[in-house]
Amino acid sequence: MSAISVGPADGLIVVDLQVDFCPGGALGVPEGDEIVPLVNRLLTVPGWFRVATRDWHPADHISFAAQGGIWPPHCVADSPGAAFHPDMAQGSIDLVVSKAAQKDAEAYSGFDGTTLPVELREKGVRRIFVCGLATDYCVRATALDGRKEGFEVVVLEDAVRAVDVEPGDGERAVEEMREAGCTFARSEDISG
Ligand code: VGL
Ligand code: ZN
Repeated sequence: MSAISVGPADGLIVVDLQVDFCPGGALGVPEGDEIVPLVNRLLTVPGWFRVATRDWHPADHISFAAQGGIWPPHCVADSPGAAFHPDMAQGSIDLVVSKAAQKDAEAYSGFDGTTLPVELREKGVRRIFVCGLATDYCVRATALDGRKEGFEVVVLEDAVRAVDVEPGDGERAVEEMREAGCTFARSEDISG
């Protein structure tokens, strides 16, 4: 796909671009911070609806090792690690969606247990562009749920990064998203 012009029926979803998911953070995604300039450029594109999701856990969340989960503690609500990356252009965000905020439930998808689907429909959004962290977890789940919710889903392939707990997880996630009907584009192809 090449040049894509976006407008009011489009939404940008920036997934979990948070301190704890960037290098040096509690659950740092390799090169996670490298997408910040790309995301900031996307946030300057006029005309579309700009959403940022954030992982927003209680201190005793079920996904943390102390509770038997697979992750170190990360993105504890209101902690410094849960903040958006300090260089992210937060002023341009129209809606912040907090997820996995209940102790007993994991929610990798920005659609899971949030107002996101309703808000997107209320705004008349039919196509979403997904970028952020991490390709193999929350980006994947958000993109797949976007399809299930009936949205056209475009994944911005240069503006995502994978955790790769197992080598190849990121590539497998890309394949799954493709099989579910997501398409892929590069962030520089997007304009207003
Ligand atoms: C995520 C692992 C644990 C993500 C969230 O945002 O991709 N990954 N919690
Ligand atoms: Zn989490």
